[in-house]
Amino acid sequence: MRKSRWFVLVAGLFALSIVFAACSSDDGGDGGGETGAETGAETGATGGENAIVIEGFAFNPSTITVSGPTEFTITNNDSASHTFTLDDGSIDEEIGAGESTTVTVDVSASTGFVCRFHPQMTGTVEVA
Ligand SMILES: [Cu+2]
Repeated sequence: MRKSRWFVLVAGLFALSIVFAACSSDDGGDGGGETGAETGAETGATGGENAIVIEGFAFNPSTITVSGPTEFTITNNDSASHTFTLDDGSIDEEIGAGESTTVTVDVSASTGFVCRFHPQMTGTVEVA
């Protein structure tokens, strides 16, 4: 009885050491994953330069600058739908609650934009 308990203890420690070994090799794998995540974050930051966030029924930033066709990713963090509508009507994109969309702003002169659902939500496109 006593002898078999000892065996179980040793076997248990042996199993534990295998688990530890597996864990430390997993850590190495996680390190690689972190590197990948950092690269992804950097790519996201690059896209962030041309990002417009709708929050609290306002465009942020409300003034955007373009020189030639410029792509913007518009994210709607509100629980209501909004639109990104250029004053000349060349873009009229609805963005549902919690959704995001990409538009290409291509104007030759400064203009404004608005949310059709909430006329107080306005912004300006400036041409550099
Ligand atoms: Cu709106």
